Amino acid sequence: MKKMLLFLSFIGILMGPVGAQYFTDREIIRVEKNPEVLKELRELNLDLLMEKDGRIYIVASPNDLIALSARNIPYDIESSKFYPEERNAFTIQSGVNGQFHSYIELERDLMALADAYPELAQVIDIGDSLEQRNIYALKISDNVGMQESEASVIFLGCHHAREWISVEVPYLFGKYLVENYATNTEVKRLVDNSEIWIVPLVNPDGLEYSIHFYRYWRKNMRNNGDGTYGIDLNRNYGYKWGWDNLGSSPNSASEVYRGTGPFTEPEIQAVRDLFSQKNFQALVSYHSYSQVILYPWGYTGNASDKEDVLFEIGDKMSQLMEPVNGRYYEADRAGAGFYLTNGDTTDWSFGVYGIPSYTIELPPDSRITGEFFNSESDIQPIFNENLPAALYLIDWSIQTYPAQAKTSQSQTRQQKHSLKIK
Ligand code: 0X9
Ligand code: CA
Ligand code: CA
Ligand code: ZN
Repeated sequence: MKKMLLFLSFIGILMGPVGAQYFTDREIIRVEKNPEVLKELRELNLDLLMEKDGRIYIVASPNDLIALSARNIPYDIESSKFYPEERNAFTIQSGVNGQFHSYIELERDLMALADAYPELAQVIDIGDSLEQRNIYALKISDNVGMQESEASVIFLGCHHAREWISVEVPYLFGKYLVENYATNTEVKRLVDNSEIWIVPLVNPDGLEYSIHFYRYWRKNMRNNGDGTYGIDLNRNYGYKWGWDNLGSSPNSASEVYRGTGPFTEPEIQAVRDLFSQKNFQALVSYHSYSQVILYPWGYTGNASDKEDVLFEIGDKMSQLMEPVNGRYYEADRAGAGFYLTNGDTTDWSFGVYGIPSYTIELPPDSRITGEFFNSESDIQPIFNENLPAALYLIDWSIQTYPAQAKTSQSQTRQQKHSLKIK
């Protein structure tokens, strides 16, 4: 209850002036969230504010209200609840998160892609977050409804709530692939010969909290039971989990708190369970900020026995990226060049499955150049420069896959096992 009051008053401060001073014809409305309404909403271009307790809040113009009525979507006008006693000046262009996706906006846009390209794209719910939001994967392939013997690559975004740009890059990648399939022969070749799995929002609860309460939130929303909240989802994977207290923390208040055991968090279980059903050849996990490409190990400063190939692929991606906008992403071993981490995504996917695994830290390159606050006008350029690297990694995966593909499923598993790094 306290949380709800805090929530309403905070939103009140933010939204009041929007109604009062800038867009006097706008109303904040709410609609029930159910499959019928979601389907209708997908076709309307509305300014979705947030989702709370099974309801979707929308900043609606008079025309939006007419459109909703025409579609028989019932709504309640909630504007009065969002007006504070004092109307301070606040400028908000399009909700608190601007062009960046909230959970509900991402859900809508992923569903819209799958609706528009049903032969190429499917939205798959791979698990629930702590607060019961869905963790969505966008699967892209030819014959997307079938499980074919094809190379597969996974792209993950937003383990860390405040890294909003890390949702946009994998989302835009999925959008790019389906929209260019028909006209771009290289895109068609890659999509026809692989399965591309995109999970743009691993930490939906954290992202919502970052948007509506505290922009710097990093962890998930686990109630640790001691007055602290959150586990660092990029410290909860099960390879060398809790290896030392340098690369993660046993203290619940820490920003790099690893939790009480490996894979305790449902968001990370969802990724683990997807891996157990697939046979991924490569992984990218997007984060921000630093503008670097990092590969294992992260738990130790030592090189793995695949150092050469990991660097080679990472450096190739870097070289493909730089010409696009002139931004150089240095490829480096995480534990050597960056800092130690244990229980992170890439140590696990490399350590357990032996596949090339990269953390791409998106721009900016430093704190003084903007840290987690990418400008909306930089979303597209950042995606553009990451595109050739993602395409390259899929191509690499296809090239390396045929030998395995010819063997039976059980032999494939065995081969995977023999690639395992100790
Ligand atoms: O600390 C992290 O989880 C990542 N950096 S961030 O600023 N986005 O939080 C880096 C993870 C890099 N991976 C390893 N060092 N293994
Ligand atoms: Ca296919
Ligand atoms: Ca195919
Ligand atoms: Zn991060």
